[in-house]
Amino acid sequence: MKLLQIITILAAFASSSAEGARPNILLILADDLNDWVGALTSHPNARTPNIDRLAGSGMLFRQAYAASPKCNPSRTALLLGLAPSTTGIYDNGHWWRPHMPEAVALPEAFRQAGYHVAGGGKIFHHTAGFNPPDLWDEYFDLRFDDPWDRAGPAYPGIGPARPPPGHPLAGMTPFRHELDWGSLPIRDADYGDARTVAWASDFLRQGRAQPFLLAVGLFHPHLPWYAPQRFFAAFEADKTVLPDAPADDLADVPAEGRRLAGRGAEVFAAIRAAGKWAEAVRAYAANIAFADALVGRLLDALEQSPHAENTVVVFASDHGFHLGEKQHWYKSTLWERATHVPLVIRGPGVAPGSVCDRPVSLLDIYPTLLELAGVPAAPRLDGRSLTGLLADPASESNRHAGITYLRGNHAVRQGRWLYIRYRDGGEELYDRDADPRELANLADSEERREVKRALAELLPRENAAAAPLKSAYVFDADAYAWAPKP
Ligand SMILES: [Ca+2]
Repeated sequence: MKLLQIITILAAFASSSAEGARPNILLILADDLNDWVGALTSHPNARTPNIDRLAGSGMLFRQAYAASPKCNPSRTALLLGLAPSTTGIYDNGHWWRPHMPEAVALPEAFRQAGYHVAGGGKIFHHTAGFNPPDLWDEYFDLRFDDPWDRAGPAYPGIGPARPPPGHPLAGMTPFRHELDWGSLPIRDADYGDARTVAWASDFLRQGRAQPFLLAVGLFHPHLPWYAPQRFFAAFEADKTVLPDAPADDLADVPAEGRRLAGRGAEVFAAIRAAGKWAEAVRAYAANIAFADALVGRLLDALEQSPHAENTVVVFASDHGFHLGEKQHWYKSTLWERATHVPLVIRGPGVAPGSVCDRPVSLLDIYPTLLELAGVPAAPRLDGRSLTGLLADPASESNRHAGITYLRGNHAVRQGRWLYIRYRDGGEELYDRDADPRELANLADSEERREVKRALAELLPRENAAAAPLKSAYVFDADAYAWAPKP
């Protein structure tokens, strides 16, 4: 690590505005956005001019990974700076706050340091009980475009009470209510995420004495894929490029891997049987384009605000998404499709248009932001600050990224390799340079024994017991408090 360069970059942040004021932070999170981003050139239907513009003005991390391939474990890891194997928050069914009342979440760390801390939309997981209001100075609750999974007293008067008229718009007999796509009969500005962005843009226009942390969470492109018609119109069905989905792809995958993938296999089969695979892929791409347009609005608002010069911008998604790869639909696997995410960091001292190809984790965001803002770190953080890479993206060749889904199932990305070890001992090893579709599992290869052994050394040594499930508590939404179920 080149200390002088790091000192230079920290000095650039500190001196980027008058009197060494601490930088503002704008954290933008998309939901279920895989790497179909133009700047990552990973899919021909990716149309993300605004995310690409942001990448062109900062550093694009081309090998960034979620800590876990699902909303709650990924977001909790990012926002607490602690891996699932440390916290026991392995899936969507665990509330983090009653399990870890002492944990200092990212917004809280900035508040304690004198920042004005604001959030809007989906930052923590979006169902009731995941986003304690005491973390924030102000919060603009997510406005849902649909009513599913959101019911409960935590969301009084927010979102429609019933599915949209004509549901299912896509004509699928839904396996899940969320498996739907189309355009709602509402104005563009009335989509929930558009309202979040309007609120955040207003926030950015205001001058303020304190530095701020503003976290903006877009629900798109999470299912259901509802977006204004013009975003669908931009994609012709006959130009849709379908992912590779060889029928025998799971033949060399161990049992636990097949089990994780199997959860989405039935849905994928139904979509294909209905002749709607291309339409669904197009709907996902259209919803990415909608999310991208909203990111653009936010960047424009920042550009025109008093804070344009002294704001660090971080853009990321919580994890990826399968659209048929490995015969799977949704997320919750340890393959690249569910774990690889876009990550861009822009700020004073970061070379515009720079790229970094070291494997990094969304866990690294927390310590990075603390360091850039000069905020003291919590006693334990599992991530590793990215300031060294922001100064020199070719440094730190020893980096790796770890991913965990459910207790004891881990993946490691380092160099060309993806190594997976499941809780039952099942293994996968892929050479992603030679085999980017992860078709040939090399875990049994004698020739690769040493590679596998070295990667296995990087797996977490701790596998915390799973946190209690939500069913272990009674949640009082008015008091935002949890009590053990008697
Ligand atoms: Ca998600």
